[in-house]
Amino acid sequence: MGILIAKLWSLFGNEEHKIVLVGLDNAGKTTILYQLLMNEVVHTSPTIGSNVEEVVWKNLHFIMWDLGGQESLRSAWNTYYTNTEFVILVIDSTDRERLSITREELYKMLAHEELSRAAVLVYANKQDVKGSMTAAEISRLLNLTSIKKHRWQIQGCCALTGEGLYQGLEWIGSTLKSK
Ligand SMILES: Nc1nc2c(ncn2[C@@H]2O[C@H](COP(=O)(O)OP(=O)(O)OP(=O)(O)O)[C@@H](O)[C@H]2O)c(=O)[nH]1
Ligand SMILES: [Mg+2]
Repeated sequence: MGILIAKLWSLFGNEEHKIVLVGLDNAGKTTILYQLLMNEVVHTSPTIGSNVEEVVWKNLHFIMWDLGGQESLRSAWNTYYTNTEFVILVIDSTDRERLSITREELYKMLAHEELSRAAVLVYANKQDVKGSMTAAEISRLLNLTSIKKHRWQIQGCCALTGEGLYQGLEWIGSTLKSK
């Protein structure tokens, strides 16, 4: 009975799904959040702390927490993990030098108890910039195929045009359905 009610509840789109947006500073997290919310590019400055918005898409309600990515702020990411269903890891695909730092942060997150049931969507952002790493290249450098305990997906995107962002949400939607 409880399951039936939960199913009906989610059919009516009343269920909220918590998402955290993480990634190094300058990756484009805040730009992505507001592109999803308003279909606009907003002027951003580095996030200190977090932004939170409710994004409604195809009858799904997402509570999206956009966390500041500067080094001194990363140790606070774990204070946002409780009840998180999806982690969206945003990568600046032009930033080859710091990809190994992102990789360390990713595996640290995946090992966190409170994220043991979370799925991971990687946005390979800034695909509009010539010479940026492709999603396939980033996937290989992050060794994503080694991830067995979490569902994951990588999606190339451009937060300025919105290209690719909704394919990522499609994956989240299909992951929710298959739960
Ligand atoms: N060319 C290009 N620039 C982008 C894209 N997405 C974001 N940017 C730019 O990247 C810069 C950083 O974007 P933010 O969204 O503020 O980055 P952030 O990840 O929120 O950074 P922190 O809040 O410091 O963690 C801004 O100048 C954005 O306009 C993109 O897809 N392409
Ligand atoms: Mg930000």
